[in-house]
Amino acid sequence: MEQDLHVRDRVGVQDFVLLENHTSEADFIENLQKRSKEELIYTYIGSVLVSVNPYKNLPIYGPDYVEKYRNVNFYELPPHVFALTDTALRSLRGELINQCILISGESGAGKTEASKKVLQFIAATTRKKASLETVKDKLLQSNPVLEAFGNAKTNRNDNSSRFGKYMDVEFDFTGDPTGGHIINYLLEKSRVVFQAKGERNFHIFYQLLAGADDDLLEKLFLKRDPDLYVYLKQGGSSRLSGIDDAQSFKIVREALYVMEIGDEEQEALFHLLAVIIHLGNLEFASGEGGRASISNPALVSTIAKLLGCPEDKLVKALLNRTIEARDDVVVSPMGRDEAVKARDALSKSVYERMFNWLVQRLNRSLQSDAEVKKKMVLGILDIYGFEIFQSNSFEQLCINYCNEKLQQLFIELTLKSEQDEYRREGIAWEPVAYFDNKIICDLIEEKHKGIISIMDEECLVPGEANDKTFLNKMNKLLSEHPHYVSHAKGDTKTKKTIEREEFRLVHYAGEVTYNVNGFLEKNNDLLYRDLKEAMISSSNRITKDMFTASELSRKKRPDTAASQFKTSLAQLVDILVSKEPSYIRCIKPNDVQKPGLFETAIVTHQVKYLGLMENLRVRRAGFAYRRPYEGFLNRYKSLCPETWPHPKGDAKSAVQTLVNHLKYGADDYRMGLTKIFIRLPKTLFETEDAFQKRKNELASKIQAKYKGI
Ligand code: AD9
Ligand code: MG
Repeated sequence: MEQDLHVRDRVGVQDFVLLENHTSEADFIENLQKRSKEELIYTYIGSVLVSVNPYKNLPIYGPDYVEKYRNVNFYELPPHVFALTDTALRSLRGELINQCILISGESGAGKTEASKKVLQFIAATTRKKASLETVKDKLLQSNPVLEAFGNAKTNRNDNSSRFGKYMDVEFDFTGDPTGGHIINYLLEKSRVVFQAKGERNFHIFYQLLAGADDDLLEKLFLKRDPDLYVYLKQGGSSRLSGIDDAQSFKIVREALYVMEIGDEEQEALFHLLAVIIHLGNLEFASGEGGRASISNPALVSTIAKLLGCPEDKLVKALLNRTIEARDDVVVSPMGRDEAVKARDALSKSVYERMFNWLVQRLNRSLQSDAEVKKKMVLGILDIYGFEIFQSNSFEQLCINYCNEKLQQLFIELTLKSEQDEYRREGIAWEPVAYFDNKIICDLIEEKHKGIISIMDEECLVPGEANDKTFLNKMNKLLSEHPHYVSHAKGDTKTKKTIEREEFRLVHYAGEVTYNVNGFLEKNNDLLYRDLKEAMISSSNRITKDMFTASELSRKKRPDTAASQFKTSLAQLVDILVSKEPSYIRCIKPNDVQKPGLFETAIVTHQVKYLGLMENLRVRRAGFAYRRPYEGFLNRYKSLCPETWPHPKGDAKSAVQTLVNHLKYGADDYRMGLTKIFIRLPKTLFETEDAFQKRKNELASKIQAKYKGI
């Protein structure tokens, strides 16, 4: 098989750095295309792994491949996510350096699948010991739980993660996995109450309806058909081909047990899901004096039952809003639209808190034993990619802001690590110019001046402020900024301003027009006090953890959604910079989730904004290749009579002998402290070719010898 792989993998080049004399984007894409046609989905840029989604299962992740890639040097086998993971693991164990694997790419590019392969490899290559199997099982089983509650069918991906995830796998100093920890980012909770055409709500709702037995459904006052429920049917695609919701429900329940969430808590979870489903069917009419009234009161009674809270309290909370001003308490009835919004806010809030509760419970179950003192960690980041939709809102701004931050980190770390390595090894090099997207990060996050600050300020102005005043303020304050484009156009005839409720940002990855409608509300993220009180009175055991009375007495206003996100991103960056990073850059070859279709325009766009060309330039500007002396010698020693079969002296001097023999030019390479640095890919390419030839010669010699016997 090895022979076969090597032959097949000589399609194009397996490392872009080896693209001889071709450095254009077109050459880059051509190489990707050639390789994906042969189902060679992985290619390196130095140590960065580029992965093209094959949209079909390939036989390259089985135990045979795990064995093949474990403990083998990175460059000696065709590129693979296992090779990258193995390298990270060896650095973690051998050099005790904490690792992180950063996976990026747009929706449907294969990030989550890649992260699962990383975990699979870790589980398969660590010691097989009974006590470890539980830990590994939990690490693996956290996935189906999170995917059920956090993933949904979108128009881009049937299993799209609608939250960001960072997971630390913890190891003791012997290299055994001992536990883990998950941090979740910004769940797209608006999906709970609304889905675009062709999309679905989170998987778990459909799984519950399809998979629960009749008794459970009855207990939850639910029917099996999802199309009976407003929250589940808006996308018009509640049933999915190729997805068995009932079967998935079984898998999720099993996984919940593994994560130590037993029957009682599972039932509490299902009750909350049912509460949300029923809330969606609650209808309001506009009654006397514009006051909202509930059109289907029997349903409130069902919801109150499921929640275990007094019905009158719930009804009151759904229809009224209590405002506390200084010592005064004013109860004001809501209008129909306001009541609908409050209901949706409740559903979103319950779902989001339930998701956070779940993550907390998974973390409790994944916690390493207290005895494990010195912990090493390998982090895996699977977070939403850059999004440009037809219509872009608050969520897209947050997601794209996150991508700006990660791109900044990528630039900093790749350049920095490159520079560090040259310095460490005593090699001179010239830095490469690159676009520093800090200016865009600042535009969004800078204190007092940035978009988030302006938005937060508007959220604080009582009564007066709305999405339009926010937009006007930005147009006034930011119009000079090179990455902000105001859409307020003056009409020269009437001298009136034509208001377009949009602004545009020039992101590093492209221009995105944001529609400002709903920004303030989403940023404020308020749940009225009355509804919180109703939830606090609930006897559901999970609700008790989710809504606490202390929330009500808190004087300080909670941070806005954008500010919270900003803080959590800053923390994420801190977590990542302290680790040695590896990168997986995922690309999707088409927008229709189809195998064998490579659309150049779509790929080109991703190559651009993933910064892959810049990455390649940086890599080529210095020394394209570097290898520890031992590795280089072991691979190529057969090419020189003085080093074959037994090199003399230390590895460095033997490598010197070897490259003299190979007639490397003086400027083609540098001898560092522990590694040889090779400037042009061509040089290594030739050496590698010579090696393959020599290997075949040696092989046929051996064969001939055996035949001769
Ligand atoms: V999103 O941002 O969560 O919407 P991801 O995570 O980037 O997105 P995902 O990993 O879910 O994409 O991949 C999408 C689909 O592509 C999967 O459901 C698989 O059907 C398919 N896929 C992705 N990677 C592979 C792979 N290595 N082998 C086979 C794959 N199929
Ligand atoms: Mg995903």
